[in-house]
Amino acid sequence: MTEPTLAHVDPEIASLIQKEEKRQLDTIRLIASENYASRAVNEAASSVLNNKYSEGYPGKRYYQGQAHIDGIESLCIERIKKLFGVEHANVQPYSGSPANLAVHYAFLRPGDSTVGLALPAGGHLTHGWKVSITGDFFSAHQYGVRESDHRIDMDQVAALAREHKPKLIWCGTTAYPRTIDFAAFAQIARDVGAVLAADIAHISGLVAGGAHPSPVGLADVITSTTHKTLRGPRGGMILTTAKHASAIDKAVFPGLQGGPHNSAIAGLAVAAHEALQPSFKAYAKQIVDNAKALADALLSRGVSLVTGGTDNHLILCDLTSKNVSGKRAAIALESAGIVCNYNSVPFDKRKPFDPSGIRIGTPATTSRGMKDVEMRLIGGWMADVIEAPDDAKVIERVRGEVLSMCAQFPAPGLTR
Ligand code: DSN
Repeated sequence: MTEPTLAHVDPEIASLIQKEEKRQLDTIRLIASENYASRAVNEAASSVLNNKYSEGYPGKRYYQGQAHIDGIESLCIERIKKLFGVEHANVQPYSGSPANLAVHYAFLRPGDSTVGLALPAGGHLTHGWKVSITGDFFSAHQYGVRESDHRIDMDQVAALAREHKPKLIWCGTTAYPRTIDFAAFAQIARDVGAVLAADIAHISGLVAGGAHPSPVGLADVITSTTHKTLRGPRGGMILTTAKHASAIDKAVFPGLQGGPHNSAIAGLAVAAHEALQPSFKAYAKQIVDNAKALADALLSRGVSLVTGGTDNHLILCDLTSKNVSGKRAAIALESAGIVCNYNSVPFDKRKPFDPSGIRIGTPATTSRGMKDVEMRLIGGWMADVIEAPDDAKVIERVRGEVLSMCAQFPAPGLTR
């Protein structure tokens, strides 16, 4: 039987997918949490595995028909354990937020205390921010960055830990351009008897590739999404020691989730296989080199950067001195083919929906093979647009430059 294709069955959706693919091809994608998964990852992640239910874990399921699913999940677990050098990996979380909620469920009861980085300082919603379940159901105390240099205030972390004796301390960020001092967090957690959870969603590819220090051996639990610097399918994972393995597994299933998304797990197995190749180390290093080059280009045009630069894949620009809001700049940049997100900067005087900054990152451009030369050009084009967000001629010129650069750098995973 020849089944009709998507284009035949649902031309509207087929056409929107095609347009999205073209957008991904023809733009410079600087959203720090995005990437291009490879064709191999995408094939595994959109396969017939979508058809199968498999509540439970390899060797202990609640449905028959697991002969191949067990093999896929076991292979994924073994590869992730090898890649990060950990004793236990749970690869079933649907994404980063459920992974973080599972960590809360494994170690806390409602009302227990946690300590985590506040959202406006670069933390994640699920590290205890008040509008998240993690801030509503738990007694969450939030640290920030220092006003003087916008680096994480480790004195405040220690003081909050001593005062509130939390059961859980979070480290890890979504909008922070500097190295996380996992050893300092581990010392504070040990001193107060807290579990230390490191959320490495943004940097897991850098950690795997040796371009950022690893929290393994320092944090009790490590969570991550799988689709950012790691270049996998959308999903989540929790890495831990043998001691906490059973608590984490029970919290994910049956505590929080039902059937795992087997297609995402297969995609992650492929991404882990790719990340275990020697070339991934070079890729991770290039992401950081590219971020530094892009930061230099922006600084040389007078764009001010939170903390003055970057150690990782991410740059937070404060546009206050350019007299343009983050939102207006992000919209103008998108018209010119450069896609980023507007973002609060520490101690922002503007509202989160129209803040002072933009957040950019280099995982996706690095996946296309762009290097130092391209980063310097992109930084210059960004500054041109930021300085003249309403100038249609500038935007049109930059859009032309972007299109010709994109044409020279094929993107992994796209079909053309
Ligand atoms: N939304 C992700 C990011 O962009 O960093 C974090 O959840």
